[in-house]
Amino acid sequence: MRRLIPTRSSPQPISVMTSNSMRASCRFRDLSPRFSLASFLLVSCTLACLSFSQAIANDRPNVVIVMADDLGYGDIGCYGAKGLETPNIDRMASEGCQFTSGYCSASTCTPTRYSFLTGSYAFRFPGTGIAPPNSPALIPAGTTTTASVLQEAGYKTAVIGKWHLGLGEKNEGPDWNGDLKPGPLEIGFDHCILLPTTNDRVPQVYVNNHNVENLDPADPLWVGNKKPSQDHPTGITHRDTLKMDWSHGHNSTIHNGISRIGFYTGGHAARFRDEDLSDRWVAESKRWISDHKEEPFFLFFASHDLHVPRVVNERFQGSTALGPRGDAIAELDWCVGELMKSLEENGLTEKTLLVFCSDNGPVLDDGYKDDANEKLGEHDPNGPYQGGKYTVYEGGTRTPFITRMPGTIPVGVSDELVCTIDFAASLAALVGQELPNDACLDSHNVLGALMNQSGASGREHLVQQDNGKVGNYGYRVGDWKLVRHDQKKSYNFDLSMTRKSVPQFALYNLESDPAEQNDLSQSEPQRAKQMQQELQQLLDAGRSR
Ligand code: NG6
Ligand code: CA
Repeated sequence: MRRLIPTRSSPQPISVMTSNSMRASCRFRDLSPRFSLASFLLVSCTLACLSFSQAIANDRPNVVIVMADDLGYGDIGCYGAKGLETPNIDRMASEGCQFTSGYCSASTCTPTRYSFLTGSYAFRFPGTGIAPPNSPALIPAGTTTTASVLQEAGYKTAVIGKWHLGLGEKNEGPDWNGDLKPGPLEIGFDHCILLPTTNDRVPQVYVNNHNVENLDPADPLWVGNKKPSQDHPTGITHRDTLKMDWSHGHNSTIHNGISRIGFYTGGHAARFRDEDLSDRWVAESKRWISDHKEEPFFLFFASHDLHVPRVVNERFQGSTALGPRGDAIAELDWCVGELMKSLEENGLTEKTLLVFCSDNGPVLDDGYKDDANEKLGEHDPNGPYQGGKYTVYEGGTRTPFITRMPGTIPVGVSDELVCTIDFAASLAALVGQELPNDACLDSHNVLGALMNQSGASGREHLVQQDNGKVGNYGYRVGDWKLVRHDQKKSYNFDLSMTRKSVPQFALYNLESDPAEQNDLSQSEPQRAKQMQQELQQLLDAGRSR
């Protein structure tokens, strides 16, 4: 399937797609002259005194990946948002490539982030569903990751923002008052400033490399699953004091007038205000980009927007007609604008591959009464698709996905199938690193497609998962989509947490039926059977690379 979809922010979509199903491969001649084989050899010879990887790295683009949280396909202006504006992300798209089949691999946060970094489907690794507050590090120290591949190629690497992949040793979990490791620094990042879990999970503190920032040893931080004392205030006992009421869950320890998932005490000097998170991510990123402007770098900008509780900075409160959910999209858009400004100010715009994506599809009421439903108006968070966060329908994993690198990535719209799980193999190809055979088991090199190169193809197939409970999958091949629900139930058809019974298998044609309404498994029994078998083989094989 190859289509050109003109959008209002992509004034000149160009004909970069072909029907050639050739696998995308990284060859220097596919890229601009700046990254040609000749320039690579020239640079390598001239810099003979430097190590091989250093020489390559010196001629390599920076990579900045912005991952939004709970952002749906229809939530951005150039993807059809209504009642809110995203001028910065729209500009990024109009200067780069806007994907119509850009995916994350799972419809919840932790498994998508796990797959994004490890390049392996999270469902192969039990225990990689939504991580609780005291989760140990889910990615073992020393694992080959998107970050470690770039680090080995001579890149400086950082993650700034939401982590939600656990910290600390297996069976122990985070030592909140001591060294928080292993964590990002043990899997390829040189630097991290983190929201350790999610903003709705305790504790509300920043992690700066290996430590909780501003922690006063006289006021140690305790985090647990049980109420620490009878008189500990919670969202149940002190509900009338809350500045944002909860609707389900989220009724344990109160911080900043908002009750959360889990309990904690202490660490008062270290606690942040939700309103300041985005400003912090942006300030840290600007500083880090400027500090590393002379060397190749990889920044994973992991925004917490628009995860609940949606409490944006005061200057964005009420900035859209959609209530806090819309305001959080406006704040996210501002972040992208500031990052682009920072690249510009440092003269790095043309030298930086900037990516925008999401960790899972949309949800409206995800536990707080913030008018997400009531103020939705005409806006359609999952665009033309069905379902959202927690589902294996398209709305769960097909999201806004944009790449930009002026002068290298032709401006346009691409229908190629690309996924956040592919960054490991694609960026390894970009910097000339070999992936070990036993790593990044499902990451495919789709660099050509990410760079919108003429004739380059994306993935041939993709397995979509929900939160990792055995047996719910989407399997897309071309225009066809098999949906498998071993649980025979699905959440969130209407972007809420209602559940509905579904058949174990259903088959859809995404070209004629993007909303997955017409199950064709009876009229296409052969195809349905074949796709069921292929999916099972992909699950059983343990790898797809
Ligand atoms: C769920 C939470 C939801 C959100 C989600 C994780 C309840 C009732 N629901 O368990 O609010 O935190 O976990 O979201 O507690 S994610 O985007 O990080 O995967
Ligand atoms: Ca999420």
